[in-house]
Amino acid sequence: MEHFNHIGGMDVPAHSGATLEHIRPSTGQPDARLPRSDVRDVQHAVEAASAAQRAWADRPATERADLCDAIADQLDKRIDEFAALESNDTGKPLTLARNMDISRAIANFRFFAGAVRHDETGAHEMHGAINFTLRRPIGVVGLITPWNLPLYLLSWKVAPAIAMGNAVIAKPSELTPATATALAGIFREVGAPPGVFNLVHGLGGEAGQAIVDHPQIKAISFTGGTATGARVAASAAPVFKKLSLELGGKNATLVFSDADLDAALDGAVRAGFTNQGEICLCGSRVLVERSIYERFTAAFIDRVRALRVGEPSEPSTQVGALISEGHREKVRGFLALAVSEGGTVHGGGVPNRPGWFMEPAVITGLSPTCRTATEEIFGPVVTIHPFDSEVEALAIANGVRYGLSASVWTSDLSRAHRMSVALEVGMVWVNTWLLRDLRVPFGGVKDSGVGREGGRHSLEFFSESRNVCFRWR
Ligand code: TXE
Repeated sequence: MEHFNHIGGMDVPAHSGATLEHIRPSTGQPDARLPRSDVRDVQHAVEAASAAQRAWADRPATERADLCDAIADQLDKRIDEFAALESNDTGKPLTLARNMDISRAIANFRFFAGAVRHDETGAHEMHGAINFTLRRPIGVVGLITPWNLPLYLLSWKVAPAIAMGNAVIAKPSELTPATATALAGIFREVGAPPGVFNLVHGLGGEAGQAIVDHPQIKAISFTGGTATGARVAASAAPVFKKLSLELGGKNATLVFSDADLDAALDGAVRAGFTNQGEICLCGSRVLVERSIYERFTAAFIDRVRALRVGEPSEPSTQVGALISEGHREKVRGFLALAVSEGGTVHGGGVPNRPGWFMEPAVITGLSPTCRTATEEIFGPVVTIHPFDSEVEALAIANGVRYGLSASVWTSDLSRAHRMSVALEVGMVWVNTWLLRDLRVPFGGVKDSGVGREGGRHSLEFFSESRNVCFRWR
């Protein structure tokens, strides 16, 4: 398979003609090539986007919403094809790709079509004058996305950006180009004006950095690792680019002795290992009240051992391949580190088969302050720790540099409220995990990011508010 950039409505190779090889995680074999774009390709995309943007912003919001709906309809018709592309590129189970990734991408386009149709802005009356708020698109915006939820996260940014009247330049992860290429095909099929959606494939340090550095790209929405986010912020700050950064996490699942234990076990396993643990929201630290720690931990390890690791296309598979050989090395490196830090590793073996598979791992016996328990691993690895009091649980949960999400399992309503207030995170789930409403603010605090997306927060990010003051008396 050969991927192309999509610029000004045309599929084009990189200006240099250079390409990158894509390796399929479930086989370890090359299966596609993609353009290795550089600053010239980004310049070409910026010219195409700038040429299209004003006319696009002048279209009625209802028309821009109709385009988002048309894209959703096409994705819906081709859901199986997109799910297969996503599963091949990432190694994730096909059923997950269908039921989570592509379904959610469809929902994103539909949601932001509705959001922009129903958007409203404020008015502030004075004595003899009135202020009202206009929302204007930013212009050309850059969208940089990671490999773990490729179309899910790309659509989360593309849909509100174009619905608000911007033209976009998207750079998906070099590890997962396929659904972005296929999405460009859908933009063409539904008759989107050329230049509204531009796609530039390539490496982060080349194509990605060129997007971040380009003076005509006025806003960057980035999801990826915290170290990369810091580089993006450092490049964007001196030119006052608008920035949204969704970064890493080391999220705690807190289980109190009064919780429904069966539901908490299910929730903690799901939070730890969905998508091979490669979701920024995954609960990679499970904190359990000491009175139930032994019982809970034994049952947790049993359930994790029962997860089926295997061929992503098999409907019964629950854990697929990790994204790359290098990433699996990094994740398994943490298992060795855990042993050196005094932990006991349950599972974590490598199945005897090609591809970047690994069995899920649970680590017990670690201090909650050691590296394994505080650094983002981003794989199927969970550490589990006892606590004696609410105060201690909070200290452990908040004792990391990250602050993305937490999930609290308890039947005590007052405790749930106290924890929701005291946890230093952007999102708290109580007796659930990853239950998502697209209207709510999404994002993290501390090293997990800056800004919020979701619902009106996305519409606000992808626009500039302008106050107009009319004196009438
Ligand atoms: O992400 P990167 P990587 C975490 C996770 C993982 C680590 C590194 O811990 O192990 O980050 O993953 C582009 N200018 N998360 O290396 O590099 C890059 O091409 C502009 C958490 O894959 O952050 C890709 O499109 N762009 C996370 C995107 O940034 C640059 C999801 C993300 O890649 C760039 C993924 C640069 N200088 C990894 N360098 C989450 N929060 O969901 C890279 N890119």
